[in-house]
Amino acid sequence: MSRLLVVSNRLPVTVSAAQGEAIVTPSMGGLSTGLRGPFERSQGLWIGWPGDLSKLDDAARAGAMKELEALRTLPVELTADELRQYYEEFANGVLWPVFHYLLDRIPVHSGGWEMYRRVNAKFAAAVAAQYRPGDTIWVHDYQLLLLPGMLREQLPGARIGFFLHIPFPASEVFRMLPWREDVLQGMLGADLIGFHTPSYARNFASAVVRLLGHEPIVDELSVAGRKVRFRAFPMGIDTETFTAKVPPSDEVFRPRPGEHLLLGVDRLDYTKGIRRRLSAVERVLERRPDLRGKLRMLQIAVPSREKVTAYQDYRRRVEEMVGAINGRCSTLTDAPIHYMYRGFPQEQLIELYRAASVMLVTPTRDGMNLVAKEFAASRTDGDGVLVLSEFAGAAEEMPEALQVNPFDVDGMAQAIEQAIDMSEGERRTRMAGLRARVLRFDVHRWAEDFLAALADDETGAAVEPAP
Ligand code: GDG
Repeated sequence: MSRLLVVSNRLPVTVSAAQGEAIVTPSMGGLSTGLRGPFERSQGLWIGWPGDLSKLDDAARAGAMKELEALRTLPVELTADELRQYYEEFANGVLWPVFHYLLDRIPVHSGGWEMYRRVNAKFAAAVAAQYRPGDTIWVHDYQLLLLPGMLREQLPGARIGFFLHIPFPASEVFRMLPWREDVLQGMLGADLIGFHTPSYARNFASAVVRLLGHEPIVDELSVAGRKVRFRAFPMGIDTETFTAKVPPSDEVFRPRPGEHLLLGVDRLDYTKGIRRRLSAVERVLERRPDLRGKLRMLQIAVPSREKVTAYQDYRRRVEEMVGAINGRCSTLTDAPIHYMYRGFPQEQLIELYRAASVMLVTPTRDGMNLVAKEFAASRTDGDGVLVLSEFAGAAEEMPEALQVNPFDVDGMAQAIEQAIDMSEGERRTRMAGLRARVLRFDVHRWAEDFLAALADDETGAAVEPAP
């Protein structure tokens, strides 16, 4: 079996320091879970940024390096300046809003491109130094769009896959990016390019036609005599985790009899549509006085990208809105919006998914949105209603959800009412449909499908040249 080299901005581990010693903890993200099988079987290597190691003293640092090595991870260390320009300014400040159609969020002076290129080159050097003929390289996400192209130059015979975890926008939007050709050329260094949905793959094809003049045939292109395939591989979740029994925690929300719990779980990100969602909940409370005191919205907002100004502003605006709605709609004993700015242990999250009457997943754009799938998988009781934005990639696979346009706040309010009033029979029928698909197409299947397509010689790289 070909050795798998996974490359992502962050390593799937967190390095922390305690009493002068470094502690390296594997993180339980969906990606690392999905890749665990092929990674272990192939004795793979994961290459990425380990987090800030600058506060570790020499001994702790040496300890951290040893542990990282034992976990078969290779750190690409980044200076504070590299991180600020490549990650915060360019990847999160420019690429993230453009790819999520939020054009007014693009800064007037968008710096960071040069550094983005340099850091991608730094990753390329780290990968090339580890590469052995026969290895399979799988690069992830929008922080590393140039990496496949750089690797192709250095390793012409390598088998390279790339997966984009965020939307690929319509070509009309994509072409606003000043560095659009470089980005496409970077992606085209891969043999196989994966997206969450067929629409993203179509958008990509149309950008390639319009900006580079390549003519794809179905899902395949020829780039300098090399075959490049692109198609949808919708990512799933680790269903085992979300269907498992969890021990009851001390701190969990238990709805009072007759109370409806509306739940939102998001990174605090302006693409997640949290303000419009809150506004829709307020509309429900205005239109349905009978629900006052019986409706509670629990919003978990996980801190994210706190150094980026746009995220600081968005947080302030969300929190102002929570205060304003509670100010208007609370009684002496109840406040309708229960807002928490922190993360929770996964088991507690599962308990909350199970306690909710209605799950609100209403991003204005989202590559996939795994929360929607986790909610369905967690509902081993077969109950619960999912209200889902039609602009989340997950919507293409979840037709049984109540699909909403997050820009239509009234429409969202109506959908929330419909969810609350829905008969048990209808809730169960819809949930059964959702669960069947989520359980079948899990994250292991996603990783296997991508790697199988990449390994397929018809689609993969040219045969390794003889040494
Ligand atoms: C990007 C794309 C795409 C959330 N709160 C807590 C917590 N979470 C976990 C969820 C879920 C994950 O975080 C969030 O994943 P999403 O898919 O919803 O969103 P992004 O973070 O924006 O991810 C997205 C994804 O990549 C994969 O390709 O679907 O479109 O934007 O797994 O469970 N986990 C814990 N505590 C929390 O409080 N433990």
